[in-house]
Amino acid sequence: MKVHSFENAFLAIGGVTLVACIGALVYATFGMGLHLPGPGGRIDPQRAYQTPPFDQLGVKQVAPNAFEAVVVGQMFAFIPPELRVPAGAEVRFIGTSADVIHGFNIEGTRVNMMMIPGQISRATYRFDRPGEYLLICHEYCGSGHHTMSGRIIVEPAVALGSAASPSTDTTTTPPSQTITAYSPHPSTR
Ligand SMILES: [Cu+2]
Repeated sequence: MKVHSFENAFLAIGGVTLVACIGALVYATFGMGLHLPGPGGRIDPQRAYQTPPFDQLGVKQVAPNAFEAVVVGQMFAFIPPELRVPAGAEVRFIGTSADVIHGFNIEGTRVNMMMIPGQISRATYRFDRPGEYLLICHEYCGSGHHTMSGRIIVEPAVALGSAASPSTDTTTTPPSQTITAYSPHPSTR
């Protein structure tokens, strides 16, 4: 059978493209460690505030330059509503919902996750610039959805020095819940 040279050329281009795409997929998966988002754990939403790590909400230091920010979404607020982290540190956000599906999006960053009742979501981010970042719910969650926001306050990296011993700061309390928040200036309380 005689195959026209144009057909041969198109078959070759198709074959090379296919191999290149599969190669890119394999490299992204194993070389770069990219994966589809999946549930980072299960939780009983009725007992969210009693289940670790959500029994200790807020920011805590877990390593010399790494912090964990634990947040619960509940109609129509983020608890705690304000998180303070130092610039340049790795911050791991851990979230869940106590009622319906909420969103967790920090403006100007790639932190964008869903807070799903029954599931634990995680996202890691490093804030390079100090400042105030708006945290919004971007999943419609009810009549007060448009009011559901919080803020991330990124302190200048110099504050890290005093962060060596994370302190406990009691602020707003959800139903019988104490919030542990990272406070870089314990003496100003
Ligand atoms: Cu919402």
